[in-house]
Amino acid sequence: MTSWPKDFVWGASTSAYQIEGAAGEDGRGPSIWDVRSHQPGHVDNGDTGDIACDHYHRYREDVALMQGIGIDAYRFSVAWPRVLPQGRGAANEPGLAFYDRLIDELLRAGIEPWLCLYHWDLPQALQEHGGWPNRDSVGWFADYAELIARRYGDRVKRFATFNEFSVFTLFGYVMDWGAPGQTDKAAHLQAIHHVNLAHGAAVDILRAQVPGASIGAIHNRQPVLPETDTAGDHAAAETLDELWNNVFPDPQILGRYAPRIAEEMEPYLQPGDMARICRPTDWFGINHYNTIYARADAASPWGFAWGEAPPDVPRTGIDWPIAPAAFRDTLIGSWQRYRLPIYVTENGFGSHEVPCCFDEVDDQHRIAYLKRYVAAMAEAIAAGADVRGYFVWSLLDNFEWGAGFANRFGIIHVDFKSLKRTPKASSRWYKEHIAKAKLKPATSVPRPGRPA
Ligand code: IFM
Repeated sequence: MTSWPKDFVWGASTSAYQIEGAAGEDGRGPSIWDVRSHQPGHVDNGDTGDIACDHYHRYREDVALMQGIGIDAYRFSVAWPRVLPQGRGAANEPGLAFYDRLIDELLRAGIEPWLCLYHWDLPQALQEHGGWPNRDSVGWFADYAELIARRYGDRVKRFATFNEFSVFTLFGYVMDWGAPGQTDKAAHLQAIHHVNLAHGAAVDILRAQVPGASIGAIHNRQPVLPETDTAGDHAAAETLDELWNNVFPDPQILGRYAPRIAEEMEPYLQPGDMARICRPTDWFGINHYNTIYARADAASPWGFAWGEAPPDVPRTGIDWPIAPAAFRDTLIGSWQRYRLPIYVTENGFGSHEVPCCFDEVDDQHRIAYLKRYVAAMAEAIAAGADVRGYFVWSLLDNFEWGAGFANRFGIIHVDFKSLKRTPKASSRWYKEHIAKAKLKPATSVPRPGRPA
């Protein structure tokens, strides 16, 4: 049996727009995802987050389910437009009060709240002022971070600034796979730089406002492989690798953009920017699911298109490649590159499963995937990577962005008509796994010290 480092955190993750619902309630303003999901053709089946899992009303039941599984920590995001309906200016007290209730309920259940400031739901009012490509967004985000720090910093100590910087900037500003649906390379570059600046500003605010805060950021990191062995596909993979894996953590932690990006970014850089972006953080969040593939595409703004994995690669129920060794190598590589303690803030298995008799969801494929990925994480730790926690994605089946409710990642099934929650076999596996992991905290897996 694997021994896990002492105090290893076992958790589950969600995000506001994907589970809360109550989109028009208690003064919440619209976000860019409300707008996108209501436009025809952007989300499968015309699904929206209007109701989602109705977590806004059912959070007590959800916390009780988490408690039943025995998780140590819960990562959620605050919906910026719920607490600041216009994105700035007057705060919305009923929206703020919702997160008070949620945090208090978590603490009562012995579950540590991990609060992420931004999981893609920019207030639409700010999008109308240009959104992330407008440099004013740095100040908007800083003011929002200050509101959150002052309100919840007495009870919440774990903060993440952003979730998956690369995904929402690449998909939202240049690929039109996510909100706000632009296809503009300049807007993409501006969004990257301003989000980096907003991260740095928020780190300083959280540090100043919250005594004992432990602050990190959540990066999607995964190997990018060329679809074929041609020089064009190799070049495409290198570009996607830079934009996907490095363009946020490199400036935030190492204080630099890669030379090629720095050159393209030149028109948007101001003196002192890199020092504003590169602020000391306490941990490094990694979301990882699979390897990704790139192919050359001269017609696309960055010269690449999404590639296909080789046909013989094993896949999840939604066709994502399964490659636990790539997860192990990503953890080791990220530790070696950034030297910050790592928390795996998302990992999970998507499928289209439906309950069978007696509402059971016997998701053996998910269990097999989780076992293999958790074992790969143990290998990374044994090889010296300082990994301190694992959050499964996701607690609940939820609104999976462009795929709507069809793609299910939850260890708890949600019937999106009745909103009934039914724990899947994987939630029972996770419960047993956590209980066993806690029975035998490690002496055999040493935790590497953080180099000075
Ligand atoms: O659902 C998403 C989440 O919002 C961000 N990371 C990937 C998950 C699965 O697609």
